[in-house]
Amino acid sequence: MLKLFYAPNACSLAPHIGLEEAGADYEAVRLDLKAGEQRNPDYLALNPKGRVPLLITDKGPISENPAILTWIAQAYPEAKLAPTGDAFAFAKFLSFCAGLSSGIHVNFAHAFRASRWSDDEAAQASLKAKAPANVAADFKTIEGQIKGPFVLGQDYSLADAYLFVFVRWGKNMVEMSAYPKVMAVHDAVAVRPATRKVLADEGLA
Ligand SMILES: N[C@@H](CCC(=O)N[C@@H](CS)C(=O)NCC(=O)O)C(=O)O
Repeated sequence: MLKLFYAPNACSLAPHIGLEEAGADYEAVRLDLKAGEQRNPDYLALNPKGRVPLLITDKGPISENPAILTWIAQAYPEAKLAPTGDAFAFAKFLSFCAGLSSGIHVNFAHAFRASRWSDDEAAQASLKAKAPANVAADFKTIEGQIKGPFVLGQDYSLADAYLFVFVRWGKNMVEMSAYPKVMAVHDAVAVRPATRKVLADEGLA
């Protein structure tokens, strides 16, 4: 059976929603990041990066959100979770997900985990102080990328579920009403049965 290692309200929320949308048979394994469970030797043996999410498949583990979301979409084509049959549309899906992973996620991490980049307290404070402006700039770019009503246009995809995570984080950092298309995606994802189930399962409902 598939096994997803996750932490509540972490970026692993996206593949968690993805597995539920796919109707997959999976076990969700919770890690307590504050307690450092991601650095337990047993977990590091599976994912030497010491991060969530990690999806264990019958062929082995997959890390990195864009790769996991792609795998879910391709493994469950009947769920139509990404435009896998159209090379251009699929590249746009990947481009959007990779942009979230390497862009806005990293800018949030400057606020949440500045100690990754510096041991110096003043430097950490400086990284944290700059994060909201960078996150706001990222949401502005994302707002321009959304075709509407969903990220890729008429059809829901796991790019929407992935964006949903960063909107949840962004609400506590920037004024989200400045990004109506982003918020429309968030609101549409929030009411989907798969999302509601996963939020409840992660204790976030
Ligand atoms: N590029 C990775 C980033 C994963 C990541 O940074 N996960 C965070 C949670 S959102 C984590 O596990 N942090 C634990 C830590 O830094 O110790 C991905 O997109 O999957």
